Amino acid sequence: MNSFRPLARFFSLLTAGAALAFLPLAARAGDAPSAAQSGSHVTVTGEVLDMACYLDHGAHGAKHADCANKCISSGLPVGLKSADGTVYLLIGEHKPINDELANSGGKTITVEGKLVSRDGINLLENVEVSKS
Ligand SMILES: [Cu+2]
Repeated sequence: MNSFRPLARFFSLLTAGAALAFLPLAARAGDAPSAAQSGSHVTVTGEVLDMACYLDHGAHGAKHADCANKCISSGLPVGLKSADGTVYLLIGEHKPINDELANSGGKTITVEGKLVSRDGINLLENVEVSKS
């Protein structure tokens, strides 16, 4: 029986190592909105994104503002990237909010709205711009 102990210790170390390896992943997941937060009223400050160009080639910021405003005006999805890196899609109350944000591409604004998250996608709905 004693001869199995080192093997058992090896496996318990392996298990502990595996658990530690997943810790950073768990910590990163904690930065994104949690399921518990889904449905809550939140205030988020961040950069207005034209989601088409941002997802396609990471375009954002002042350099991309003209294109972002064109894309947002044309009805392409508009988003917000908060300081912690979380990206949210933005809509009004069952309607687009693009017209209101048509000149805000690349700018930092503060919005309030209802946060919902599903399948890894974050949406702020019933959005009201509180500071632009
Ligand atoms: Cu664009």
